[in-house]
Amino acid sequence: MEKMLREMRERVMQNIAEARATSALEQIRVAALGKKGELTALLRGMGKLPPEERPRMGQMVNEVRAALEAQLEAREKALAEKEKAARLAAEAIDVTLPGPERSAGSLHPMNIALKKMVDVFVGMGYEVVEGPEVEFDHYNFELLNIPKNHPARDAQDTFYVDDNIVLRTHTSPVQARIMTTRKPPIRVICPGRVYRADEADATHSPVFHQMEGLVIDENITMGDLKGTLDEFARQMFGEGIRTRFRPSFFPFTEPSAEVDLTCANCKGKGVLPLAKLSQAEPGMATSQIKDLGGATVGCRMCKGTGWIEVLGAGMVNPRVLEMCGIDPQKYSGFAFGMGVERMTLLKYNIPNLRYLYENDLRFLTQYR
Ligand code: 2NL
Repeated sequence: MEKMLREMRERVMQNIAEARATSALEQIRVAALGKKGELTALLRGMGKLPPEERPRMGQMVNEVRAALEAQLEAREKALAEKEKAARLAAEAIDVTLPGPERSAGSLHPMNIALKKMVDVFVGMGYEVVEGPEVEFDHYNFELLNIPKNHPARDAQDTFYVDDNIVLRTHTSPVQARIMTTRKPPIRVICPGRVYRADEADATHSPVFHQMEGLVIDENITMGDLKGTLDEFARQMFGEGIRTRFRPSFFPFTEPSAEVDLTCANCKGKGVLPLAKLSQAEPGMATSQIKDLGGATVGCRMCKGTGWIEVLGAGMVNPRVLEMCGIDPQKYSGFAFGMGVERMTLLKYNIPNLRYLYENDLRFLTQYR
């Protein structure tokens, strides 16, 4: 039996040394030291030994068990470390690899145009003010000298919430609120969303955006208005641009003007050179084509006039000043209003409002 024990010890020691995984070690442990294992079987055989030999054999069995357990533990520790190292190596992440590409997004062309519009006036010392989109009739119409029977109040054009409340049809009520709560000097711009009961088409939408401006102080004149809008046009569209003021009418300004800019498409000429295809070369400048003696066609953008209407303006009607609590004997002011959509279409030469509203990223992401 002693020989069997020694042989078993040698063999199991060898197996432990050769084990390549902790799972294999566990199998070895169960087979050698488990309840139904080899050592238990040997112990059972001790009953056949003479009684005087049993203590020595018992001690030997215990020694073998202890030795095997110690070896198993040591090998287990070594293998577990190796396995952990292998697992970590397999899971290793190269933090220097580039991450998944994420698109940064871009500003909507209307927001780019609006930012430019606002920047020009902020540069001239204007303050940006906002107000409610759901507005009292009093601010949207009454204080702006738009009386009860005026066609602009028609439910055909205005979204009514109830008898006294509307979705604002322009941003003027924001300025009316400023006039009733502040004392001159006043120098504000009011950008925002406005509503009209229009069918959507290439140039109309029931929801659109305006930016209005208001200046009130002593001795403000039409010259201040003209200089201001000239400067705005130059900063917005370039040094070469010219403005034209045409007499017009608004209930809230007197006198009133519609303001045109020289057409960017035909440079104010109203006509464009019609290439003589037989002589023109690809990439040839229009001036060179004209030098070929080509005929001209009327500009479609300005319908041949050379001018594009971009905004309305005027001197604040003294009745409006008075209703808003500002003394028209002491103060005068100018105001203007422009469409943000229209400015965007002009600045980027976009042919149709729908491009701004359809949210096709292939279109929107072109602008910076
Ligand atoms: C246009 C014309 C305009 C104003 C807006 C205004 C506001 C107050 C008093 C006087 Cl509180 N005027 N705003 C004045 C003239 C024209 O807008 O064509 N907008 C797109």
